[in-house]
Amino acid sequence: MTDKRVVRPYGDTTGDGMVQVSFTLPVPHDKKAEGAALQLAGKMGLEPALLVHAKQMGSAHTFFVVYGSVRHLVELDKVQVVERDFPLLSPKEVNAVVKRRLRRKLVVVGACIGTDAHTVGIDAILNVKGFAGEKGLEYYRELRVVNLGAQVAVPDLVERARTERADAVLVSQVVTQRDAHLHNTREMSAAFREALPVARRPLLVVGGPRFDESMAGDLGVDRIFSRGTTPAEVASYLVNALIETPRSGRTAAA
Ligand code: B12
Repeated sequence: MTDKRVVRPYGDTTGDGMVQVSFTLPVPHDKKAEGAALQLAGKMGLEPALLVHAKQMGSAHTFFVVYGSVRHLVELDKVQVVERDFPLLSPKEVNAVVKRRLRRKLVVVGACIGTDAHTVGIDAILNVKGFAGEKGLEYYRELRVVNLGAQVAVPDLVERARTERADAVLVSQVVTQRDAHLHNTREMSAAFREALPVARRPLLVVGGPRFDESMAGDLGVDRIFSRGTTPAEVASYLVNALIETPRSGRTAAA
């Protein structure tokens, strides 16, 4: 059932519209800089805006926190998100599906690509120690995990996926400066499309805290996972997409 409610931010009292934003301006900290921050806040629709915090960073930049009221309304029935459209399985259930239906181990190759060295996210999904109290994919008896680590070049990833006969390739992108995560993901998906026919192409999954999960089609990947993803969600998605409901043209048959 759709939620017809219209809500506003909550600060001191219900519906007062209060929000807090932070930003940096390329000016040293003085009275004028604080005025500049308030001018920006006003133009962003914060009215009235209060300066909560200002701190000079280096010789020519100031970091600000501004608190103020916005008039905007949130219409809950117009909110669009990517909902989980597969059942959440336990490791035991994932192993059982792979064993019964695939009758070999499901192969997962993971990496951080480009210059990105933030491996904590992909390790949270892949390493045995896992994340949020869940064990990572290495713990799953019927999965074989190859974790290539940081700063893997796209051609090396494609080659390794091919030699390992990967069913799925899991890529992490944390740095978003100059949209690096988007460029790298597009480069990666294009390289797989060029190197392998659809029937042999692994499932392409990317993850990272600043991805928009609705951009999978645009980036040429099968699925995007964002902040707070847990290993069980990923394992459940893999068996669903590769075994339970494989896309046309590709099977993960034995
Ligand atoms: C730890 C850290 C580092 C460590 C990384 C160590 C390591 N081995 O990973 C070190 C010190 C090396 C580092 C370096 C840098 N860092 Co740094 N780093 C961080 C920090 C503090 C935490 C990141 C982290 O570990 N999060 C915890 C994990 C568990 O969360 P996660 O990555 O979001 O992963 C979860 C989900 O996103 C998802 N997920 C992630 N990947 C994948 C992949 C798949 C397939 C799936 C399914 C899911 C998934 O699942 C995970 C579990 O839920 C962040 C700030 C922050 N608080 O987030 C900055 C941050 C990411 N770093 C930043 C920057 C700028 C850098 C440097 C460029 C700094 C510099 N000038 O040198 C360098 C870049 C190095 C490089 N070449 O990449 C910026 C990025 C800004 C931007 N717009 O891109 C941040 C946001 C800090 C900031 N506020 O400025 N960093």
